[in-house]
Amino acid sequence: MVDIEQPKKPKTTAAGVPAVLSSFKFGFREMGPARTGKVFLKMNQDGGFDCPSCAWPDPDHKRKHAAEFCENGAKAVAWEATRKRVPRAFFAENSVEQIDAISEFDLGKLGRITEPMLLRAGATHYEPVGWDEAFQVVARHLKALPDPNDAVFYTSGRTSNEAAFLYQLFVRAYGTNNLPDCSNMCHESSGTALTRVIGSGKGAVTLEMLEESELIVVVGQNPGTNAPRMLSHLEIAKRNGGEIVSVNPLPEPGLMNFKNPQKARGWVGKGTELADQHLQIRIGGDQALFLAIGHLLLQAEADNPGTVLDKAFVEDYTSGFELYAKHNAELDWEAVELATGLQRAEIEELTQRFLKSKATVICWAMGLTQHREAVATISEIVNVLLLQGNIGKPGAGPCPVRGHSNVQGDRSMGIWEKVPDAFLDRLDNEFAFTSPRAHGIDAADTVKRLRDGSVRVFFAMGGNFASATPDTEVVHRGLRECDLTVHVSTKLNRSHTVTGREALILPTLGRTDHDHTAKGPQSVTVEDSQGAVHLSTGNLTPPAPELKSEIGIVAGIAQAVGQIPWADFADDYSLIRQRIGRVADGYENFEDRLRANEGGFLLAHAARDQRVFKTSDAKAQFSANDLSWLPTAPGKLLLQTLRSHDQFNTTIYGLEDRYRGIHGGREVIFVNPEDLAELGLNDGAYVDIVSEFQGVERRASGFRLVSYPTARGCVAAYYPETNVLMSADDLAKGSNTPVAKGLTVRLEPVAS
Ligand SMILES: Nc1nc2c(c(=O)[nH]1)N[C@H]1C(S)=C(S)[C@@H](COP(=O)(O)OP(=O)(O)OC[C@H]3O[C@@H](n4cnc5c(=O)[nH]c(N)nc54)[C@H](O)[C@@H]3O)O[C@H]1N2
Ligand SMILES: Nc1nc2c(c(=O)[nH]1)N[C@H]1C(S)=C(S)[C@@H](COP(=O)(O)OP(=O)(O)OC[C@H]3O[C@@H](n4cnc5c(=O)[nH]c(N)nc54)[C@H](O)[C@@H]3O)O[C@H]1N2
Ligand SMILES: [Mo]
Repeated sequence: MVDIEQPKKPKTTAAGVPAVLSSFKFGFREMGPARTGKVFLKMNQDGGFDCPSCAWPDPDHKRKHAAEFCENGAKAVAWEATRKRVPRAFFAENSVEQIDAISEFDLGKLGRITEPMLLRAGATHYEPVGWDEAFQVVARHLKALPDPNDAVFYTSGRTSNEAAFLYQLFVRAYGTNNLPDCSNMCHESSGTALTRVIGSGKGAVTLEMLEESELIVVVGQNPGTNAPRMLSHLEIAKRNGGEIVSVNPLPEPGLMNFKNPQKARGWVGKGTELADQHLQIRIGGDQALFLAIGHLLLQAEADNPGTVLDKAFVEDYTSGFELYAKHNAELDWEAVELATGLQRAEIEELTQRFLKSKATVICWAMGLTQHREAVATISEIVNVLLLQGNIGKPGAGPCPVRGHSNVQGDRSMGIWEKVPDAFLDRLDNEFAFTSPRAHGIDAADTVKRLRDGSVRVFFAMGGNFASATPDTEVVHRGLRECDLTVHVSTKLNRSHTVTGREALILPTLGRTDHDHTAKGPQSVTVEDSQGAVHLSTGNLTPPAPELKSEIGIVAGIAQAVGQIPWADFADDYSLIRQRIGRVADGYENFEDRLRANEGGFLLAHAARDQRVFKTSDAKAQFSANDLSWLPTAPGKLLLQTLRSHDQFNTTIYGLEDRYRGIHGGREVIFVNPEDLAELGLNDGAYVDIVSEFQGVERRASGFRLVSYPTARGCVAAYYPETNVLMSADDLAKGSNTPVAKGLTVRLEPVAS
């Protein structure tokens, strides 16, 4: 058990001077001053590289600041652009077992991997191996499988469009749709709900639209940490007269008060009070909240007909209104108050804001998507937007804020276990082969297949599957039973130490690295959260001259497996873009448009641009969803697993969570002081967290209690340390996303 310092008072302000200082401190530590300057100046600039941290869009030319970066983007870049290297000697001196004993935090600090490493069957140590031999190892295993579906090909969301396109092409030419990705654990619920009700899974709000909004409701999201550049745009909306509301069990400081590090007033002034109202909702109470708002809006319309609903929009563009209105005519206020933990007056106040606003945006992230009823909850949010015609007009719309920097682009490129047949038809046509039509498995199904021991080859294009997934022990056991595990990575992580009988680590260039092939310097492209596509060009000398790009690696393996002639693609990425332009939806004439638009353009979005809804009945669909929420028995609490300010998913930058006052450790659990008192527990004491799902208990040991102003009955602890508490069978309905928020737990004091 680590002794964790006495927590400081949580911060009420985000960003400002401390954020800038923290960026540079981290930058100097990893990169030294000269490289730090070079890197920070090129981030998110024209001709520079796309920040590998979150998927928040870059402003266009007219709105760009001199330094368009944030503290956490700077950390992500410094982490990748570090001067540290993992030398050959490290693998010779340390067995895989010894490396496995190193914490995720310390693994990440070792530095960049520079050459392919192979763990041979029966060996205890990784050894260096040439690229050709590495490719042959993968090919040998894949060719030996009786069924291509015995292999699984995971993708994390940093992979560029070009690499993702080539990768899925290789996998499908090999014969499977087993392409799970991090999205399955992330915004899958948003995609599922939005595709069903508005006909596109992507967000329907651009930066410009957000800045014009009169009301922005930020639900289940912590932008101050996880999309910090979003705060600048919320600030602009606010200065334009818009209102901002936060719906969150935690008072996240970024939403409460923001000091813009790009502006002088952010250095000296008081900062901007962003949120006009904070609803401290109980975990899993959001569906009830939006059901209630819809109910109150309908009531207001009944009281003053013609003043609330956008009747023309509802009649012309939507279906299901009657059913929804009937379903929502009666509301059980007692259930709503229990579910949300909110007072009716608070919900009425928020409804007043909806009534006043002529253009409303609702933003959300993991606080909504990682719930059992996430799909119904997001559909409920769309119901409320549809009532007032808040879609496909300036300042309005649903805005799921994506996680990984290119997670959305990867999907556009076909990284999807159930990509529509139309995509596969175009792919087959373009490359003259027949791709499989049977759906592949997603991340949750992969965990189940690992549990059954029926995955033979596990291949990962980035990410850290061993740590990011639920049911950690089950996943680790399953990975160890594979014949081969392969990870294309920039740095070491847990997935490299939990290996199959044979294992490969294939080091790759990152976003910041200069990529030079036989045909000269290459750029890649990414698609951000709001559907803008642009070029990204690394400018740093790569960690080792022989490092390959993800594209080079895919092409090398594909050639060894023996399909389509790949070598040209590896040298000239514009050839890949020409192919993408004929296969991926929305990317028509890709290369030409990129050239004609200074390296970037916005993808069309039918619902956003034209109010065209590509749903089953060509209408935006109201839906009637039964109220669901998460009641708890006495002594039980609802746990959400979330990110600290000092991590990127499973990558731990440091042991601080400055905004929440945590220093020197991560094994903490945030509990409301009244709950602590009721449970007879004291701040500073240590507990085991025990989760209960379908009669099975799981335990995470030795967490320090932190008295914290979270909603009553709701506790929070960091991911991935708490993934041992999640069950592979506890999944969101309809989207199959592992439930990472709203686990039922109890706290057991640890004898000191
Ligand atoms: N620096 C940094 N940036 C990142 C990441 C990172 O790890 N570090 N990760 C990236 C990725 S992949 C993603 S998906 C995003 C994640 O971005 P977020 O979704 O902001 O990430 P979480 O830390 O999971 O925060 C969940 C938020 O939802 C709230 N919440 C939890 N349960 C509920 C609920 O039931 N209702 C409501 N209303 N709120 C709830 C929590 O209090 C918390 O504020 O960030 C991306 N950006
Ligand atoms: N309990 C709990 N579990 C969760 C979540 C949660 O909120 N709670 N969130 C879920 C979410 S939203 C997500 S997105 C997933 C994240 O799951 P993943 O995407 O699998 O995990 P990451 O930690 O982002 O992956 C980090 C690793 O990617 C590699 N990497 C970094 N850059 C590059 C690159 O440019 N190329 C390549 N090839 N590799 C690179 C590095 O080796 C690094 O160690 O976790 C999910 N799991
Ligand atoms: Mo994510």
